[in-house]
Amino acid sequence: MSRKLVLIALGLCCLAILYAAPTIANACSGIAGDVNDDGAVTSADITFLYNYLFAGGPPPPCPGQADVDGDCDIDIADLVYLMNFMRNGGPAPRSCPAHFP
Ligand SMILES: [Ca+2]
Ligand SMILES: [Ca+2]
Repeated sequence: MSRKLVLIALGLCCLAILYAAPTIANACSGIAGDVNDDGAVTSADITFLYNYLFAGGPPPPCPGQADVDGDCDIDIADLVYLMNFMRNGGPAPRSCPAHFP
């Protein structure tokens, strides 16, 4: 009987791994401008991008979401673009298609 329980537990572990893998692979929110990938575009994204570009902060977890001007590069223009959107009602963030296969 204990052997059956071990086999069942092993099977459940295998299923958990199989179902968890796609979740990890699709972790990005997919929201253009969500630089820190927390599911919303807020001033925290401006801070995150500033820290990455100028203060040695970690790179954006999902580069496509940080490329807010959609030119396929992450630089100061993205920071200005995001600040203009957040503070002045500028155009909404967009993304480089190459970042989102
Ligand atoms: Ca965010
Ligand atoms: Ca860009």
